[in-house]
Amino acid sequence: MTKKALTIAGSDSGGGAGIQADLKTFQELGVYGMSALTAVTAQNTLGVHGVYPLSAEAVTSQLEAVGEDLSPDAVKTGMLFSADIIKSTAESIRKFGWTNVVIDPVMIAKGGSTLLQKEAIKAMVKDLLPLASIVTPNLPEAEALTGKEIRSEADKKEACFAIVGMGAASCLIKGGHDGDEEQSSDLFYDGESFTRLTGKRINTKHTHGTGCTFSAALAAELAKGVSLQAAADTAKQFIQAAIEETLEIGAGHGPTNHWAYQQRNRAND
Ligand code: PXL
Repeated sequence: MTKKALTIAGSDSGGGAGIQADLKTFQELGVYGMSALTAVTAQNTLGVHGVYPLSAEAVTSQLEAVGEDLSPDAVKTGMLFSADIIKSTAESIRKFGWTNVVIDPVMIAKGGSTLLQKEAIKAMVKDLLPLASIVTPNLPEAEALTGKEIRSEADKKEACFAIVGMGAASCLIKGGHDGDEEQSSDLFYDGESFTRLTGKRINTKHTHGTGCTFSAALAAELAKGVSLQAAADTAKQFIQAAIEETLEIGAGHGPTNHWAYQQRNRAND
């Protein structure tokens, strides 16, 4: 049976992040991709030119259309922009009983554009995190969700405890922003124990959409019915390949390479 994944996220006209990254990733991992748009961003690799959110009603209407016919095997959320869109999203997830829910708590684009209004963080914690199978913050997002600075390994673990304490089933704090020059190491807490996902750090400016791509890969794997740990391991390999096999597209922060993981797999066959 064909597995289906739904992304609830914003559009990146440049094609490297947002629903474009999600759908490319779903496709590469053999999962049928569906999308509910939350906002349109006008952007390229040099930056965000504009952000045009949709109404919560428009988001609900898309989710109803998908839910009434297509029952996703996994759902991921990316840019949600407002408290109203978060509430609509949470309501639909509950109404349709969707499982394998990956919450990527997207907040700010690289250049500083707001992808989630500050006052919407509360709604994310209250309405959405309790529905999450896994939450995938980077360091600044983990700090914003918990309201605490993260400086040490112990702080990271505390943040995982806090996020699971908010009702999420598990938490994975990504290492991309942690200042380690040798490796990028993610911390995964499944509610009982911690594991690390470690990859070599690649010195590149072409990292636009890494978070979206990673969480989309996680959702695609969960849609296939594998464990959270196995899904996280595959997602790590997917993003590692996508960063290493750079495409050099655009004059600024270019996209990752969504083909790279499968190209490597084929080469190794
Ligand atoms: O990477 C976060 C992100 C998510 N969604 C959209 C984006 C970005 C970053 O620019 O544009 C639509």
